[in-house]
Amino acid sequence: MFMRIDHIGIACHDLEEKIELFSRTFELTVVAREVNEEQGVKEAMLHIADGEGGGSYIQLLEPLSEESPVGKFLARRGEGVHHVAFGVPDVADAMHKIKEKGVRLLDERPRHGSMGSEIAFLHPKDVGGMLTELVQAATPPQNVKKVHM
Ligand code: CMX
Ligand code: CO
Repeated sequence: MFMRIDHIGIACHDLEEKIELFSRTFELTVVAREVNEEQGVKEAMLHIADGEGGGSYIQLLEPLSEESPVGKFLARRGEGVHHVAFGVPDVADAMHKIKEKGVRLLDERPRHGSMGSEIAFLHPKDVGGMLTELVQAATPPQNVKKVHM
C-alpha cells in the first residue's frame, strides 16, 4: 500500500525562522510554499529526494490560528514532529482498505494537500499514536518552484 515516505510534518511557531534553519543546516531547498486555509496552516516543502510515485520532503507547518489542529498541537506539546505522510498510488483506494480494518479516518473523502496532491488523515489513536497522512502525489507535482533563500 505504501510506496515511500512522502513527508515528515514538523510544527513550528515561526515558519521563516525554521525554513532558514533547515535549509542552512541540511542544505535542503524549498520547492513550494502554500497557505492551506482548509487545514489551517501556512507551510513550506523542502525537497529531499525523488521516489516511486513522487518525491520525499520535510513539511514545515505554522498554524493560522490557535484553534487549528497544528495550533492546538503546539499549545499541548510544543514544536516538533506533528505527522508522517506515506505516498500511496490511489488515496481513495487506500482509505477504503484501511477503514475496513477498523481504523478511523479523519476525512470522509480526500482533501487537497501540498503541490496538487490528494490527502487524507488517519486517527492517531488507532495507529499507535502517530498522526498519519496518506498522499497521492500529483504527477507532475504542481506549483513547484525553487525558492532562493
Ligand atoms: N500526533 C499524535 N497524537 C495527536 C496529534 C498528533 N499530531 N494531535 C493530537 N493528538 C492526540 C492528542 O494527544 C490527544 O490525545 P489524548 O486523548 O490522549 O489526550 C488526542 O489526539 C486528541 O487531541 P486534541 O488535541 O484533543 O485534538 P482534536 O481531537 O481536536 O484533534 C486530530 C486531533 C488528530 C483529530 C486533529 O489534529 C486533526 O484532525 N488532524 C488532521 C488534520 C491536520 O493535522 N492538518 C494539519 C496538517 C496539514 C498538512 O499536512 O498539509
Ligand atoms: Co502533511
